[in-house]
Amino acid sequence: YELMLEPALFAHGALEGSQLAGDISVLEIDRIAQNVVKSHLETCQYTAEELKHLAWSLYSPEEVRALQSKSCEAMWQQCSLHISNAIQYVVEFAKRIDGFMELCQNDQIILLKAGCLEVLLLRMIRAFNPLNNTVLFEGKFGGVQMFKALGCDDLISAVFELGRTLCRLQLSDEELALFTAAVLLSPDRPWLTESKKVQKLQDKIYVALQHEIQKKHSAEDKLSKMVSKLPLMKTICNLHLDKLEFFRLLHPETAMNFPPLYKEVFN
Ligand code: CLR
Repeated sequence: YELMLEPALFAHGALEGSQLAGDISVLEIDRIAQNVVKSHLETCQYTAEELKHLAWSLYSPEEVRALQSKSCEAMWQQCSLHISNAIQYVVEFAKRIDGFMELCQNDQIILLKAGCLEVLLLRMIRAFNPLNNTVLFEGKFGGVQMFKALGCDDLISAVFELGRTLCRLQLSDEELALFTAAVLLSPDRPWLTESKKVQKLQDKIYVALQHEIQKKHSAEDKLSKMVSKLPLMKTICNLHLDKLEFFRLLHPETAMNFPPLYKEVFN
């Protein structure tokens, strides 16, 4: 199959990233925070303003019934397309983080493959309404019932539960930007060749995140709450892989036609 991450990463040539070396100063922390927040805002698909307006458009019961009566294959195809599309924005986010493009290409791909669903799950809180337990899907908000045709009730309820839990943390876009960057730059992903380099980048991002949180809260408290949600995210990622594997067994021809990027990331 065609590899999508590699051409996507190098499509516009390597973006300039600064050389990271020496002591970490407040100036450097600020520079890192600014770069990561800007990258997030430029690649998060929807502005906060757009989402605020969209929150009012809910699926009607008839529309939900129409989604529910779709075939399992059609619904999987539809969801994989949206996920694939959202992953492209995450790739673009990664590319704009200073230091990411200076990692070897092998490691860039490993980090994206391992982290992009976790980043998506975190990004979901922007498009999640905890007041009525709904998520943005194709321009309108709807609840778990929307996804009934997928036949993955346990996965979907875990995703929504995570949404509710994460929303309780009331992350700002700045905190979300830095946290998703830190998750993406996890030095413990298997098969990394320069994990020391990744570790250094992640350390600095965590320092910047701590600094950002401190503006309003006690940093230790909020940061540890954020980090404590990572295992649940990992569980959801594994559950998604299980469901995909099972779906592929039942409907190999549909799975073959999933978007190439989705296939590559989750193969
Ligand atoms: C996440 C934040 C992105 C925009 C976005 C696009 C697609 C959405 C995703 C968000 C959240 C999760 C989502 C997904 C489409 C389908 C998926 C609603 C909002 C649900 C959970 C179904 C997953 C089905 C798998 C079995 C494939 O910026």
